[in-house]
Amino acid sequence: MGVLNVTPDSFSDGGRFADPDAALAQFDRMVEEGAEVIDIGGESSRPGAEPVDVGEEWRRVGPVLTRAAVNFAVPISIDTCKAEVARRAIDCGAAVVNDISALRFDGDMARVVAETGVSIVLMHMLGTPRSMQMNPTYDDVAAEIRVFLNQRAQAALAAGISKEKIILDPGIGFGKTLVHNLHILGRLKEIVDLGYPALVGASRKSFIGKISGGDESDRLEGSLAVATVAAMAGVKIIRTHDVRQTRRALEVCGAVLHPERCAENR
Ligand code: HH2
Repeated sequence: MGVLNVTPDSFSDGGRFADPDAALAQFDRMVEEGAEVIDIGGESSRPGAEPVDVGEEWRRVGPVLTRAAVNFAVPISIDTCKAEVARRAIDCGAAVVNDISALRFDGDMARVVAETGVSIVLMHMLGTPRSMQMNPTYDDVAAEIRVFLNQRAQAALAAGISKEKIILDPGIGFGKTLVHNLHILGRLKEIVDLGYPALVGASRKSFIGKISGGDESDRLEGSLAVATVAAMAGVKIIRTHDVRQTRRALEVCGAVLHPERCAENR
């Protein structure tokens, strides 16, 4: 899953793709590099980010999404917590709603997803982007996230969303310390074992810099290490800013996991 933030303030690519032509060029590039879905977002969720209203969010993502849906066959994911933004994006052709609130912030979201039959990413977050990094506390972070994701999946099913449309994400960095993130990554299999496809988005996040150094533009190796850990635990979708490199790393993971699919003389 390639990340395309059409925002002025995203932590790693903020401002780079605010212009629709630049965003479309990046979309094209990520497809060329092997992305199988592109996640378009118009509201930053970095710690402390200011919320935006529906009008502003759609003003950012609408023009890009409309043109991308017409010009590309690759599925589009809309990264939003707002049912109205999701509904408009689905009308334009989006196939996935990536809701970092797991259907909790907008009471209409579950209905929009159920009625339209799109896929839904349910992500764990403690609090809101504004508050989430203020002293996050857990007794057993991996176990608590597993329980939360299972409950949100049950809520989605109860709202009429089909099981095969549900994707679960532990929400790396969303209300977690460095050590919380590491415990979660070491126990991803517990989430995978819930029986839904799992997604991990750790690309360029600050905890990687805390371990191996580097600012947002210099965390590729650590991001690939996390992608590898996730893939080997059975995670099916890696959300990344660096599609070409991640795709290559995942091809090697896939070959290790499934040597029988790897022709000898390829
Ligand atoms: N992380 C970010 C945004 N959306 N969605 C899911 N499902 N999982 C994630 O881990 C995730 C996400 C944060 O990264 P980014 O989009 O690059 O930054 P920002 O939120 O500042 O736009």
